[in-house]
Amino acid sequence: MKSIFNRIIGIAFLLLNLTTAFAQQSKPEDKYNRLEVMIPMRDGVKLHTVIFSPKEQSEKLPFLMSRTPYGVNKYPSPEKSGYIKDMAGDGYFFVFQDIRGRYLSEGKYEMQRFSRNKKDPKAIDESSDTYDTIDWLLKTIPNNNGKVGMYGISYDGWTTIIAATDPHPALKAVSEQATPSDMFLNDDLHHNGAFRLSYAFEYAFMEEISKTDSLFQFGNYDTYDWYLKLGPLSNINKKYMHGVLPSWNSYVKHPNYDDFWKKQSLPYRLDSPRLAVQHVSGWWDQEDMVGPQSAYKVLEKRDKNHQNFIVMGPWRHGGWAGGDGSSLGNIKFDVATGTYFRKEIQAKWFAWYLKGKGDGNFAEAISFQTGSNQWKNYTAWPPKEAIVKNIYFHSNGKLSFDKPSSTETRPFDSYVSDPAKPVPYRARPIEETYGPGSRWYFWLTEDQRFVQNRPDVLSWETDALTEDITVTGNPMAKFFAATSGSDADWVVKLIDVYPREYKKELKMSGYELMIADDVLRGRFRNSFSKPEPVTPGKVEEYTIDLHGVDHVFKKGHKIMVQIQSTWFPIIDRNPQKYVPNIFEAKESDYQMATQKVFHSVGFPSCISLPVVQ
Ligand code: PG9
Repeated sequence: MKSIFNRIIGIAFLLLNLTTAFAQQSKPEDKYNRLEVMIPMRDGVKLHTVIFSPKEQSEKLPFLMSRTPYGVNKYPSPEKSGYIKDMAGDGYFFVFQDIRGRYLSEGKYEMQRFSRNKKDPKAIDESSDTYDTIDWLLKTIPNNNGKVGMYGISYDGWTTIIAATDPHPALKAVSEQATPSDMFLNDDLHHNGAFRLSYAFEYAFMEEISKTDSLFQFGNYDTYDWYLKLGPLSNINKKYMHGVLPSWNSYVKHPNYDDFWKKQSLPYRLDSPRLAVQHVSGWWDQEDMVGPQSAYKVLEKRDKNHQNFIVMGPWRHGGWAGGDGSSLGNIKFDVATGTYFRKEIQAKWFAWYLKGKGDGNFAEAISFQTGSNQWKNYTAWPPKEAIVKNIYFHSNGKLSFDKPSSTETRPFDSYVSDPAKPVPYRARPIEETYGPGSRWYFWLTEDQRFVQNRPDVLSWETDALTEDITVTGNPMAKFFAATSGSDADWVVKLIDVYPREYKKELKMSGYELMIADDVLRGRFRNSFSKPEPVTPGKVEEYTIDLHGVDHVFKKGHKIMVQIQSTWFPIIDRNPQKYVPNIFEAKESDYQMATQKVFHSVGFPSCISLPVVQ
């Protein structure tokens, strides 16, 4: 009797009369057969696709698909991939596709391609490419059950959620994991208008210099030095790229929050959940922490049929996909959070929506609460029961729940921010983001003592806590500040300071762990679309959303806040003198500035904490 494998290949050839379908022999011990095909899209472009089908198949099976710019040929048989092996055990057709213009797919790549004009039947976008692929799969692969699921991390998470904007009727469930949502306000390329220089440059180079991923040759292991020597941003094109990176050219052309960024964003593209959607986010995601929370929030507003879910855990970008997830960098969680996610959350969710297996009982929001190190279920995210409590800055580096009074010894703290000596965002050497030996993946969990005594970093901290404080939801920084310049960046970090002698793990004594953080480019304090200079010396109120956290500051720990004005080179240097477009700033525009952060009766700076009793 013909094996299923032979039948699939036979049918693929028969139906398509392709010379482009071929099988790569799976190893005898593999549980899946492997078929490599070129699938035609509506405009004739063919996309390179790898299909794994179980060697043993006792029932009709659904498809689980992932679409990526990073190359699918390297993927092992599904039961050998830590990320999907729990689902491989259940039995699916696993489909992996190189998106248009990347690796072995034909066509032209466009980073985060805009949505097509739906009136033009030949127009394409990532959603139509997904639609055409699903159509082909349903018609071509025998013994399928007519249902498709999609999943993927980051760019692959973005292709997943984009597929759900205009879904094929067979697409029943998508798990977008760490998708970017708005590249000007959060995520990979900017945060609150502050440009993520090292990430944006290195990523644009990696994806756009050729069809396959390539690293820029810095010739300098510590890229902090390279970016500092680069000088003004215009030198990227003048000295190195000469206009060949389309994305870099777009950054230069769109320094403010205009239609280019708005139309690319998920809030612009998403309306209501038309199928089951799961969003997955890591508390220490160094690339797209906000994306899934923002996508969840947009869809939740119109989730009439309870199809929108969110899962948040103690992970770096994509950290749930491999390893047991019982630690991240130096931080231990006592629980194998990654294993739990893959087995108990991801696999069960798809089994229900694609195979009807299980009880279909899924919590609205599942969160791994750090500090207490426990999984929690919530009926809403952020949970409604949190009560906002402000924690205020005071003189002498004190932080407390009491408002500043007239007895404050000084109304402000100050520092000089020098763009010639920016504060490194992580301990040097700052290796190329995705380069050899890079510690990029864990930097958000790094001990913040490495900058605490710098004269250009301010810190305020509480006394040791006499009871646990649980913060669940979105902390907001609300502070009053002035600069001697006409523009400034403000970086705010909310930190858990471990006890001076931490008996549970002595080497963690005094550790300063960032729980939340973000940056705001001062020119955008009133509007991201219409930047305005700051009046030198004028005290202004700044608000920064520090985004979702679920953390217990344990008894005996302290809460700390740090503020600084540079975070280099993840954030480019603000010249601190207002210029219309920082990408066109001259060397001479970069100047020192004196920053003042106030904590007086009239200007009570604080962090608003959503506290759960
Ligand atoms: N953070 C990456 C990315 C996603 C989408 C656009 C640009 C970059 C990624 O990890 O795929």
